[in-house]
Parts: sequence; C-alpha cells; structure tokens
Amino acid sequence: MKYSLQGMLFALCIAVLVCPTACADDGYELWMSYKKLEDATILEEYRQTFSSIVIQGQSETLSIVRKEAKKGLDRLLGADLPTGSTLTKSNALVIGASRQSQLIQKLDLSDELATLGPEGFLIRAIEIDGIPSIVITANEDTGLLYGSFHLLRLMQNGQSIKDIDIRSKPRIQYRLLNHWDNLNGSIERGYAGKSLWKWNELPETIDPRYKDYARANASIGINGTVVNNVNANPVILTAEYIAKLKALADVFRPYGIKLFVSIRFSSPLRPASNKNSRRGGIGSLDTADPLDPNVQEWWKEKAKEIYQSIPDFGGFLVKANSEGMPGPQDYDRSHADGANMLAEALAPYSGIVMWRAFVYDADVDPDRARRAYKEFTPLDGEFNANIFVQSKNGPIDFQPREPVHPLFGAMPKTPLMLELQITQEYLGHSKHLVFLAPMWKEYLEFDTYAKGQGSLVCRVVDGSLHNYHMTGIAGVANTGSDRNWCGHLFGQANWYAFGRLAWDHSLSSEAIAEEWIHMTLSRNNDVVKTIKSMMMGSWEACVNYMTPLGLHHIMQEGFHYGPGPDHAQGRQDWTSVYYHRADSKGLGFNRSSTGSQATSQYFSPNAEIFDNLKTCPEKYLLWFHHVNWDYKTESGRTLWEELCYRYHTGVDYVKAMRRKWAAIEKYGASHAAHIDQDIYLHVQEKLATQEKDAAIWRDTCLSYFQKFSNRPMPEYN
Ligand code: GCW
Repeated sequence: MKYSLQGMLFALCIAVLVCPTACADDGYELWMSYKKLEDATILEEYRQTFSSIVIQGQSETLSIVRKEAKKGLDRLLGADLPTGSTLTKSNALVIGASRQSQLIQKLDLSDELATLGPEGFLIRAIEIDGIPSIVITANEDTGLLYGSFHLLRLMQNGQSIKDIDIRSKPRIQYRLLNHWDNLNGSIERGYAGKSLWKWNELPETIDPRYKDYARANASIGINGTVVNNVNANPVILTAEYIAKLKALADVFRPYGIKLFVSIRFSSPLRPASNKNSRRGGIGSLDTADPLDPNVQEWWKEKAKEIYQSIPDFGGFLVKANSEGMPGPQDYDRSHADGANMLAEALAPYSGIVMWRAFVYDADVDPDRARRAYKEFTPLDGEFNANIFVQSKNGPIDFQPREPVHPLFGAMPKTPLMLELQITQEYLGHSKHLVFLAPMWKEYLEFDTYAKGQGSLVCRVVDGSLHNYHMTGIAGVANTGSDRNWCGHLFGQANWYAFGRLAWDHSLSSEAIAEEWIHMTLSRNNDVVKTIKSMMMGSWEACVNYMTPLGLHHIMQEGFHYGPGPDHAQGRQDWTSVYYHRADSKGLGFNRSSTGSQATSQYFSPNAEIFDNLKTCPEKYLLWFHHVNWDYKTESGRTLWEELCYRYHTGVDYVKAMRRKWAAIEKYGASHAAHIDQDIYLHVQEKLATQEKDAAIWRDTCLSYFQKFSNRPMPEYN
C-alpha cells in the first residue's frame, strides 16, 4: 500500500514536471499560451531583437509586466532571457515610465506621451546610448501593461517589429464586463459553469483564478468589472460582503481593473420576508424614496463605508423598475431622481452610476420596442454629471439581430454607455459557434443620422458625436468556472473581440478573428484561413436558422435556447406570438406609420427608409412590417419561399463549418501547426450539436409558420 502510494506520488511529480509542454491543451490559457513560433525567419528576427528585458521602476503592476514579458518572450522564442534594470547587453526590450526610468527619461518622449492619457502606450524601435532597443513607455504603469500585452500580441501574430512605431490609446474610457453572477454561485444566462467568485471562501481565500481572470482582461484592455447580477441581491452591500469585495478589488487593482457592483434600489429597506422577492433591502428604513433625506443619508453612509475599504471603487450599476426590480417610480419619482440620488452619494469619491435603460412597462406603450425611448428621451439633460444611461444595442433584448436602439443619438446631453452581450443568451448558449464581432460592428457602424450623415453609433459611444465628458461600453460576460472559461472554446473569441473593440472600435472583425486564431489555435495559413471562414459567417448563419428577415423573440420561453414560435401564454411581451404576428395573410410586427410607429423614433432618413416596405432593409423586414406571404423579396422569391430559403441556408452553413473543421484534422498534434487533439474533439462535438439543433430550429419554425402560410415547402437538396 505504502509502495503504491509512493509510486503514485512519483508519477504525479513527473506528470507535473512534464505537463507544461506535453499536457493536452484544455483552453485555460486562452489567447496567451505563447506557443513557440514556428516560422524560422520571424523567430530569427525576434531573437536578434531581444537579448534581454530591462525594466526600471517598482510597483505591483510593473512586477506583473516583468513576469508577463519574460514569460511571453521566453515561450515564443524558446529562450531564457535575462531580466534586469540596467541596459548592459545589446538589443533589449526596455519597459518603463519616465517617472521611474532614467533610460526612458533620456529619450524625451514627453510631448508624445502627453497625448496618450493614463492608459495609452508607445512602442518604438529606438537606440538608447547607441544600443538598439524596443521601448515600451506610457504615462502610467497600466499603460505599460497594455503596451507589453500589445507587443506580445504582435509577436504571437508573427509581425515584424524591427521598425515598430506604435502609439495607442483607448477610444472609450470605461471598458467593463458585467457579470450576471448571483451570490449563490449561479450565473443568470451563464453557460460555462458556476461563478468565478467563491463568496463563501472570500475574503480569506483568494482563488488563483481571480488573478488569471484579471490578467486576461488586462491583456485586451478591459479596465473594470461589475461582479454581480443586475438582478441584485442587496446583501452585496453588507459589511460582510464589502470585505469580500475589497479582497477582489485588491487582486484586480494592479491589473488596472476597477471593481463595480450592481445594487438593488430598495437596499435601505428592511429585508423582505420572502427571500426570493426582488423587493426588500438590508436596512431598517420603510421607504427607498430617492427624495427622502433619510434614504439619501443611507446611501451616503454606504458609499463612505465602501470607499473606506476600496478607495478606487468604481460605482454602481442599476436595474430599476424593470422586470420586477424596485426603482424610483415606486415612489412616483423619475429615473433621473433615482440615479441622481445615488450619483450624489458617489460623487465625492469620483464614483459613477450606470443606470440601465432596459425598461419596458406595458403601460408606457403597447409596443415594447418603443418603451425605453419614450421613458428616457424626456429626461435628457436631467442626469448628474457622473451618470451613464446604459442601453442595450437593440430596443428589445439581445436578439440574434435587432435594428439599433433608437436611444443612440437621441440623448445628446447624457453619456450613453453601450451594453453588449457576450454570453450567448439568444445565440445558442455555449453550444453554438457564433462569432459576435461582425454583429457588434454592425451596431457600431450603424448611422443614426442624429447630426446628419456620419453620426455612427460608435461616435455616440466614444463621445465624439455629442462631446460626452465620459464614455463607456459594457459586455455581459460569458465566463464561468469551466476550465476553458467560456464553455465553448470559440466563446473565448467573443470575450477577446469585446475587449479589442472596446479599446478600438475601428478594428475589423476579420483582423480580430485572425489575431485570436493565431494566438489561440494555429499560425498555419491554411488553418487560419479555414477557421476564419467558419467564424466570419457564423453570426449571419445563426440569424438565418433562428430568426431570419427580422423575426425576433421566438425562442423557448425563459430558457431562450431552442425554438418556441407557438409560445402564447403569460405576460404578453414575453410570448412569441406577440412578436411574429403570423396569420393567414402574412408575418411580422407592423411598426411602421400604419402600425406602432416605432419607425418614427429614428432620425431621418432612417425613419422613412424603415417605414417603407420597399426600402426597409430585408434584415429588418419582419421587425418593422407585417408582410404578405406572397410579397416578392429582393431575390425574386416570395416571402414564404425566402423564409424557407434562409432557414435552410443557416443550417447549411453549420454543415459547412463541420466539413471545414473536419478538413483541418490532418493538422493533428504532430504537425507543426497543430490544433490540440482535445480542442479539436471539443469543437467537433459542439459543431455536431449545433447542426442538430439548427435543424430543429429550421424544422420547428417552418412547420409552425406553414400552418399560417398554407403554402408548400420548397424542395432543397
Ligand atoms: O433579457 C433579459 C434576460 C434576463 C436579464 C435581463 C436584463 C439579468 O433574459 O435574464 O436579467 O434581460 O438585462 O436585465
């Protein structure tokens, strides 16, 4: 017995020693595995360029930079580079801020740095004392961290850096993840295991994954995280939880990440007797009226308590008067009254409020798509300076495709924060390969015409259109306790893409896909090309096999995975029939001037273009119009035929993705451009599920709609 235990321990030690190179890839390292470069030419260039790493200065962030630069360069080059603080050898990577680095001071880059702000960085090939160096410098250490990750990204992509000269700074100031994580460890709309936050272990035990999470975010420029669900449990603001939050904030800080929380508006109230109620709080007041001095005082005291523990605490995200959550309207006060009260409590510490515009009370308008606009536009100009109104990309709810939310462009005096959803609530959970960057680009590049042509959503969000004094973007996270973080390996690409676009929304989806593939899967040209071709059309395909031509919200009730076009029970604006309105004449929601008039919430000429059936883009056809089954679409097919065609095209795309993935199997583990066998099989299995379930979508929806169209199903091979 004793012998075999020893034997097992020995085997374990060997396994641990050998693992870093021989272990199967489980996806844990995300886009930062820094696999050794295969291309001899570029490897030689890099080896010539770097013979040491020189970092001057001391801080927690700089220690992270040192570790990352060494790990990255060593792994990519297959080297063991010396690190130090003096420039002795030739050809060094020199990292530092002039505040702490004499080497950088000598270069006198202050004019250029003055334009880069607290987070920007400069990377340049330059001689220092006659020694050829690659310099990474910035105003703050966080900029050095971003710069280091950027250099490593370029190298993972095999780009020549001989003459590198890059200056970069984020276009958007607040780049946040929103976690819909509950305090019991579950995640609302999470498909990758449990929450990363182990509340019952905090603050004593710090899971090593917290650091890895922060590192991953820093590598793509994310600088804040809201750690709990917008359907907030008020317990998050108790002293016990503030101590836990402080422990997390301490881990995140050196990575440039600020901690935020979602709060429940009724927190000052006594606890609700029913634990599952969305009402009630943690206080002893009997009102949460934002104009009540006791309530205002309660929040001021709470803010003070938080900032005593977390001096750089970011602020509050609030879902109020939405889906049963309490809010100022419970006391006949406006959203602005509620937000301003919280903003006043946070203002002395430079904290912010992100007040969500996701509201859709049926009393406001019969058409759900019109409600948030009607509630919020009259309040433009009434919000305090440290408030964002945070709006989802579309007017309903993270559907596979929606037209842009009409609020964008319509709140010139209120900084709007764009909320995107990285987790695939309505896009196949973590079962479907759907690359979301093309979708996000479609929103970002949509022209609102708010101030004439060129008033793109990205210009609303980055503040350049209305001169917002602060700017922000949020992504609802798809991370969880699964070993590979996101459930589906390709879910990682969406986390990655969100961060990259938050930093620079002008990047193309293709470029982001390519980067991610190089960094995560392979640098072999054929493989990259194949995988990219799978990713690029995957969103459009998903739209086609779920909700083509502007259909929306016809998912299985609550679960939102499979099709549920016949769902007709319960709250009207949660049913499918409310949205598709299929009848014997046709299909779609008439939101034109002869219907709900949602088209009128857009600026001209969008309003007229959407309003007219003939000019409405087909991707929004059934969103804005109730269309006859025999209506001739652009292809010449009738609406019914086109609908059938789209559903089939969607499924066919998934079939093609499976074939393409199968074709790269030849690049097995032994091949230089290998895709790890475990990863290969993981994706293969997911694609099989996706194909099966896409076909279920097609067949369920078409046979359901056929009952209304009464037309034959066209033949497809
Ligand atoms: O779409 C709905 C989701 C809810 C979510 C809500 C919101 C967090 O189905 O799960 O609640 O949106 O964004 O508040």
